[in-house]
Amino acid sequence: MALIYEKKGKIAYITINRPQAMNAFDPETFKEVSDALIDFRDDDDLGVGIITGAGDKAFVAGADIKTIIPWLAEHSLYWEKIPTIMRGLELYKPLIAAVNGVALGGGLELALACDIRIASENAIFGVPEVTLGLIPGWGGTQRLPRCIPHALAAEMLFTGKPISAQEAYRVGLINKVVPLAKLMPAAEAVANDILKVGPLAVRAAKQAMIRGTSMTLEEGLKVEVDLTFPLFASEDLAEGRKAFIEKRKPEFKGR
Ligand code: CO8
Repeated sequence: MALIYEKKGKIAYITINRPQAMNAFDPETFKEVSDALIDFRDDDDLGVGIITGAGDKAFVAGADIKTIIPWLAEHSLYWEKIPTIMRGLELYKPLIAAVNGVALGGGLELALACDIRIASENAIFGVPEVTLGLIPGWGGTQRLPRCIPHALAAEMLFTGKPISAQEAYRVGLINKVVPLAKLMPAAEAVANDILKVGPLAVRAAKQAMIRGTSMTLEEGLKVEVDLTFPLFASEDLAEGRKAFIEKRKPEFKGR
């Protein structure tokens, strides 16, 4: 199987599983990732997703140069039928990228479309598309300069040269660098912290962040208001207030 999709408690684990090809996305894997993301979005029992790669070398080495690049060339509106978080899919549950090795091209673009990125020390990050005569077409030209300084994004996008995990941490591309053996526990620790708080509030916060990125401050503040007021009517906020007053931990239900 090119993808392993597992559910443990409220966490969904999406593992790209083509280690023989550095977990590069061929057309089948791409479709399976899309299906898993849609299931994650629609399953009310799931709160946080963790995306990683199989093995200890690669997160995802990008689009499969041998198979998916010719396929993409023939499917110009592919994201309408096969939407992913890179393009086409609105998904407001938090996603954590557990970057366990090379994150190149579409692999970095996948990580950039996640909310939180934790990497192992052996990870590298790059957008080598220009070395093939292509540009990052899964959001890299847009999300990378929104995430790190323009000059560094430009250097990465124009030369295709990767940066190390330490450098990625230094420039704010990732949240944390840990030894490989501690990568999944570190990702799960963040997931569990998110699962302790109000799930409707977390999704509203993500939606406000994501939509606000492409808006003026004024427009973004309007979106924030629109997403805040429904929370006043939620059982979760009533429970959160009650728990605060009663000096106990809240039990959120996502309602
Ligand atoms: N596609 C296909 N096969 C790959 C890929 C890839 N992206 N990356 C690695 N492989 C395969 C290799 O061909 C090799 O297979 P084989 O054993 O059959 O020869 C196997 O994986 C192992 O790879 P290496 O022997 O090269 O392993 P190394 O440890 O020496 O190097 C690297 C690992 C650094 C990852 C190296 O393989 C590499 O540079 N790979 C290419 C990375 C790359 O250029 N990625 C960008 C691809 S383009 C892209 O992602 C575009 C996305 C947006 C498209 C949207 C358009 C609309």
